Amino acid sequence: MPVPPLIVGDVHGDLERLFAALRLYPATERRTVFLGDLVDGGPFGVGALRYARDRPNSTVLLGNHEVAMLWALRDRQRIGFWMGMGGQLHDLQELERDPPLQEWMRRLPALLRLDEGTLLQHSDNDNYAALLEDQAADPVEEVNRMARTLLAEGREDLLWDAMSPVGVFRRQPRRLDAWLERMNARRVVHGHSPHRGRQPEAYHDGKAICYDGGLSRYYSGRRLRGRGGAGASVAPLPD
Ligand SMILES: [Mn+2]
Repeated sequence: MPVPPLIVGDVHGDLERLFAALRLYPATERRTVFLGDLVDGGPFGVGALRYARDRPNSTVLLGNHEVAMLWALRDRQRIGFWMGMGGQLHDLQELERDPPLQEWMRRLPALLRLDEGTLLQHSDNDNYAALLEDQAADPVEEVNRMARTLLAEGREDLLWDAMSPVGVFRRQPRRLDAWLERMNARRVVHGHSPHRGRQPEAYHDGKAICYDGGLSRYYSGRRLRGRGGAGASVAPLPD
């Protein structure tokens, strides 16, 4: 049996808690998949991005907060909006001085499908389907191609709209089923919508697993954060 990958949910700038959680999982022993939203909230958003980029054997998915940050970088009129969701000006300035990091961010995949049939994505919704243009293409590759295109062409708004809705799969299990069928996947693993448990939360008979356990001490969403400990956001993928 191959070693299951390590999944890392929303980090939101809390590099200290990320490092503490990762101490249990050497990068050489298994693949790591970051589910996006590494930035905003805590003071080390760009630091978290660079760490994830440079961690060996790792894949980083695009989160809606990375989209908002890139939007603010390109269009100064969006800075207020982005700061309203936890954006840190010093991080934006750091990103401004690092064009290779910008380029890397603009090429992040939105979706990843593992050979064993697990689909990984930041947001728990099927609105990514709005990015499917070429119906004949592999849907995972097509969403990723369109995400790259939109970020290259300054259409962050479309990506933002697709990635913003929260809790869609939890509220609408039939949409989850249809999405899994369309994406040829047996289950979906996501972040974006915080759960309150002490480990990643599986729901709808394990067809969805949420890894946003509120790792960051700095990002205050609608629910109390940080209660579940790091194991609520950083854990190997179950069989
Ligand atoms: Mn998010």
